[in-house]
Amino acid sequence: MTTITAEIRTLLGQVGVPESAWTGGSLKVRSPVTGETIASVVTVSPEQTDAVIAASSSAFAQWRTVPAPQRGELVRLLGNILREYKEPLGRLVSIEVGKVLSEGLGEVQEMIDICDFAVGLSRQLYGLTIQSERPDHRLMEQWHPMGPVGIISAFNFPVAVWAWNAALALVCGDSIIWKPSEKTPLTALATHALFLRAVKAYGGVPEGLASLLIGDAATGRQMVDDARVPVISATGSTRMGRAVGEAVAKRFGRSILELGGNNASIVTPSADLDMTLRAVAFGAMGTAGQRCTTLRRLIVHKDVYDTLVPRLKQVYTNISVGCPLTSDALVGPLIDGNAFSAMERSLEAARKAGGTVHGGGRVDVNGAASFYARPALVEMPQQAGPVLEETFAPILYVLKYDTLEEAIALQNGVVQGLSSSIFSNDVREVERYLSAAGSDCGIANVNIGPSGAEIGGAFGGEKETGGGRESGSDAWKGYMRRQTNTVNYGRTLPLAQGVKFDV
Ligand code: UN1
Repeated sequence: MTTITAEIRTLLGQVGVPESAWTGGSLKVRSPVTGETIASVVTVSPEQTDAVIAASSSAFAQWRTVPAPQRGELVRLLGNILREYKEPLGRLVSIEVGKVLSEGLGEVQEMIDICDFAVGLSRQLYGLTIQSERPDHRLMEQWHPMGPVGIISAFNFPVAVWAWNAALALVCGDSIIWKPSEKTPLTALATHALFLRAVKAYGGVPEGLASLLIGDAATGRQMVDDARVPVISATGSTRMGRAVGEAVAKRFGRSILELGGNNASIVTPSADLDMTLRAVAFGAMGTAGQRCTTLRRLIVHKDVYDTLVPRLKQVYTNISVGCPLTSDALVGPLIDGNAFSAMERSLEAARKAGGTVHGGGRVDVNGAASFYARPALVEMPQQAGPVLEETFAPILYVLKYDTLEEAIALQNGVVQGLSSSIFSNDVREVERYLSAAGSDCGIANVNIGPSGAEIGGAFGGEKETGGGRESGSDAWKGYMRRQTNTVNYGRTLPLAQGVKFDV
């Protein structure tokens, strides 16, 4: 038994996942850290999926009547359990995704943060009172629970994205069904086990309030097609999101889509270059370039290009690529061999399009079955070819600009619209960038990179990123239905718009 497999056994045991769930099943799980197979997870059949959806509907019928602050109590307990088990769950994330430990732990912190947010929200969920044109009438709107919420999550944030959706949906009075990435079922099993601990501490909830569907794309498809699941929140590729969005729209369901990003930062002449350098390094190389918010395009003003880019090259040469569990490396492995091939293909396409590639290539850290890559910095003569696509790998394309209008046009000149940022100390430039004529993305930052958002803000993006919003602000409204109420407390029946209808 290798060290990782032994550790998996300990960690899953610690959080309370039964061994029968991760041994002897048909879904092989490999750790990108070494490439070894670490578990064989049991998957669900179509009949079981159907039963899970039915149970979720029944659980919803009860949960929606529990007062929201009491629903919040369950989420408060979940947040406490997550605090208690932050270390083992964070380590599991690092083992299953290959993130460096501080990022594995940071992901669990993001779960804790959204739980705290949702607890406060459980005493809010405000509606409005609106002035009625009719005497002795009250016009108002209130928010009601929607029903079971289907959550489809990706490998790169295997547990935080569940928490964004789960914490909000639960306080909103919805039941939840989770279809995690096939690449990361262990962290899903662990999270589910921790949820069950919270349920126990709470004193029990309706059976099927939160369930887990471990299966392939067909399992996800079955949930997406089922009209008993009124909300589908899906995170992943644009290709997946397009299929999900179409299927959900066909049955008039609601989808919350958080899809691909092709995020850019603009570096202006007034930028603080020391800070910019650090922000760019984290944005482009953090999580080995496998965040949907990863910085993929750097648009640099011609006057600072020759100062910034050589320094950046140095950072790329020096960055430590290594085992996320046993070293202080900042860049861990790519998720698998396909991810590495995609990176190679994009770099080749960039060369063909006239780009100059610095870095890239495979780094032997833990043998032939794992795929560690040296991050690549690519100077491009124009925004074309692979620069227009999202490659889930640490590739940063660098472009030169002259006027701010040109830089903004370059930034917005892609189909994705998730995150963006500007480095500038010029208030006119900053405000132009944040104005209606500036960044077209769901997230636009100043003097920080595009990644690493806090949960307090609404998270999501425009165009082919899908338009959904999760996490903070008023994203909770996506998990509830709005009801408009007109109440007549008078003794006559005046009609709106002065209509007369006397019988
Ligand atoms: C994702 O990559 O799907 O803003 C989510 C960030 C993280 C979440 C990323 N808080 O980078």
